[in-house]
Amino acid sequence: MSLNNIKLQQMATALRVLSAEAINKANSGHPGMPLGMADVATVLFAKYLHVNPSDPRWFNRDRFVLSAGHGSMLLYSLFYFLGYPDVTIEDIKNFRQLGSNTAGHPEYGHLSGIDMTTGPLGQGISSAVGMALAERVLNARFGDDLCNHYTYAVCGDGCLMEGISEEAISLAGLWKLNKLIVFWDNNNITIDGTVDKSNATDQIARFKAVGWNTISINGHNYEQIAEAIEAAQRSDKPTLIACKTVIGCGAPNKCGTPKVHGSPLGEEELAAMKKQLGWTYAPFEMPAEIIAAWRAAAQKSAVSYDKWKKAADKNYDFINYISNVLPQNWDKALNELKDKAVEEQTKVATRKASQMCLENIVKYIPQIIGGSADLAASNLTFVDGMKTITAADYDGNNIMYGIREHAMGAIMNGLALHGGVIPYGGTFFVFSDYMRPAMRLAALMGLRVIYVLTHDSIGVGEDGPTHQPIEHLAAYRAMPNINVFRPCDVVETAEAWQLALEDEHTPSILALSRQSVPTVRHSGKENLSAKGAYVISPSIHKPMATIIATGTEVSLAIEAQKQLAAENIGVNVVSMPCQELFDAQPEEFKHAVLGNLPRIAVEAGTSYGWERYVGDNGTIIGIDRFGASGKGNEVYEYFGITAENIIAGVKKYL
Ligand SMILES: Cc1ncc(C[n+]2csc(CCOP(=O)(O)OP(=O)(O)O)c2C)c(N)n1
Ligand SMILES: [Mg+2]
Repeated sequence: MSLNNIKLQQMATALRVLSAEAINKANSGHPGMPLGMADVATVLFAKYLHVNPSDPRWFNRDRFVLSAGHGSMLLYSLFYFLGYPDVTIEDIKNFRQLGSNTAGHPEYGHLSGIDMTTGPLGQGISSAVGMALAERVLNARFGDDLCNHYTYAVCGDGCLMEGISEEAISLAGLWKLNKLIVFWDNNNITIDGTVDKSNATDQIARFKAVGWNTISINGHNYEQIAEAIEAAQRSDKPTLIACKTVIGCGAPNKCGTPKVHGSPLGEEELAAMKKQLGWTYAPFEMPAEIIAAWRAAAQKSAVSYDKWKKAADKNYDFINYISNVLPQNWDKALNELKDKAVEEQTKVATRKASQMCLENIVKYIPQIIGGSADLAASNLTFVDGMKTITAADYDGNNIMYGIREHAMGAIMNGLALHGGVIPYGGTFFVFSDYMRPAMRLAALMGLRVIYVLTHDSIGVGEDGPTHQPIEHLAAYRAMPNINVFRPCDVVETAEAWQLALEDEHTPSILALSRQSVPTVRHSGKENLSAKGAYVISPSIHKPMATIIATGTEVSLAIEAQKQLAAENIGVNVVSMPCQELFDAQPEEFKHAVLGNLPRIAVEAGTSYGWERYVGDNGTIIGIDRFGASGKGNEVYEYFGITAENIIAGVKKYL
C-alpha cells in the first residue's frame, strides 16, 4: 500500500475537521491536541499501528494509549475513519453528551478500540509501560507468533511533568522495553500558558538518563514522523519521539496559544480553518475518498492478523491462558490450606497467611505476576519458586518495582489491561496513598488488580503515626468498585484471595496485619467472606448485643465474648471482612447477620463510616486521631482497642 504525503495530508485534514466540528457541536472539549497531533496520528495509524477494527480486541494488536486523554476527540475520529463498527458519525455528533460512548475522556469499555481510560495526566504513559512489559513476558512464554506487538502512547507536556511519569519511565528503561514507543506532543503549551514558565526540564536528557532512545522531530513533517517510528521500532531501548508541534495546528488565529487547549474553536475560527485547509464539505460530511483511504489503511494488518489467527487457533494452551479464566482446580490447595489452619489452629499474621496462600496460588496460576515496592520482605509478596523479571529474561513472575508505589499501581493497570497476566503488588497500607490515583483508575476501569497492603493498623507499632493507617479503610470503602478485604485469620485470608482472583472486574485490597492472630474460624468449607459478613461466633447464652469486628480485632471481640460469657452476658460476634460484599446482599441477609440488638463495632482505624452498621444507638470503638510510636500491643492499649473496652461498650446496654 502506498500512501503518499498528499494523501496523508488529506487524511490528517479530515481528522482535524471532524474533531473540531464535534467539539464545536458539543460546545465543549479540547481541540488543541487533536489538531496539533493530527499529523503524527495519521502517519502512525495509517502506516504503522496494527489493529483490526473488525476484531478490535485482537490480542496481538498494537496497543495505543492516549495519555493526553483530553485529546479524546482525536481518538474518536481515528476510530470512525478506520471503520470501528461502534463509532458512527452519530456517535461523533454526540461527543460528550450524556449516555454517548464518545465520552469527554476515553473510557475503557465504552468503545472497543479504547485500550485504557485516560484523563488523569501521567497515568497513561505509566500504564503503557505495564502493557509493554506484559507483551515481553508473554512473548518470552509463547514466542513471536502469538505475542509480539508494539505499545504506543501519546503524551503531552502535562504527562511528563507529573511525577508518576518519572517512576514509570525509569522502570521502562531498566527493563529495556524496546517495543514501547512514546510520542511527546512537544508544543510548549499547557492550560495556564507556555511551558517555560513552569518547567525547564531538558526532557531529552531526562529520558536518556534513564536508558531511553530519544528522537526529536518536527511533528508536522511526514517523512520525519515515519523515519522516527521506524528507527524506534529498530531500537533496543524504549523510545521517546519528541514531536515539535503547534497546538491547534490548522486553526489560523488560535493555533499556538493556550486558548485552543480546552475551548471549542467557535464558528468563525472553524470556518477560517476550513477555508485555509481548502475544506468545502458540509458539517460532518466526510468525503468518500478520504474514508476509503482510511479504511484501506486499516487493511494493512490483514496479513499479520490472519497469520496470528492461524497460530493462535490451534494453540489451546495459549487461548486458555489469555481467556481470563482461572485454571481448573486452581484453588484446591488453598482449600486444603484452610482446612489445615482450622485443624492446627495456626497463629500467624495475616500477611504471613497471605504468603501461605501465594505459595499455592503462584504454583497453580501461571498468569500471576507479583511484586512489591521494595517491601517484599515485609509484605511477604515473594514466595519460593518465583523469578524476578529482568531485561535479560522476561520469563519471570516477580517484579521489583523499587520505591515507586505510584508507577506500581499504574503498571499493574497496564498489565491487567494488556491481559494474559494477573497482577498483584504490595506495599504498606499507609503508602497506598502514593498509588491511590492508579487504584482509582483500576476501580473505574474494572480491572482485576490485587493490592497486598500490609501493616494495616496501629499494630505497626514502633514506626509510629507516619506508618500507621487510620483513615485508609474508610477512604477505600468510600471508593466505588473496589473491594476492601480485612481478613481475621488464615481462613479469611485465603477466602479473600479466592474472591479477589475470581472477580474479573473489580480490584481488591487485602489489608493485612503485621502482628499474629489466632485462627478463629471453625471451618473453611464454605467461603463465608463471599457475603461480606457473617456471625463468626454465636453466643452460647441469650445474646443481648452484637459485636462487629474486622481483621485483627475479630479475635479481640471473641476474647471479649468469652469474658462476658463468664458473667452470663451473651453477645454474638460478627466478622465483617468486606463491607462492599456485605452491602450487596439482600436486606434479609444483612438483617439476619446484624440482628436487632445493640451493636458495637470495633476496628483499629477511623470510626468514620461505622455508623452505617451500628446505627444511631450503636457504639464504635475506633481511632479518630493519628497513631503513636511504641510497641504494637502497648499502642493498642493506649488507644483503647482492647477486650476491656469492648466489654465496657457492651455493658452500657445492660
Ligand atoms: C493529574 C491531572 N492534573 C491536571 C489535569 C487538568 N489538565 C488537563 S490537560 C492539562 C494541561 C496539559 O497540558 P499538556 O499536556 O501540555 O496538553 P496540551 O495543552 O498541550 O494539549 C491539565 C492541567 C489533569 N487532567 N490531570
Ligand atoms: Mg502541551
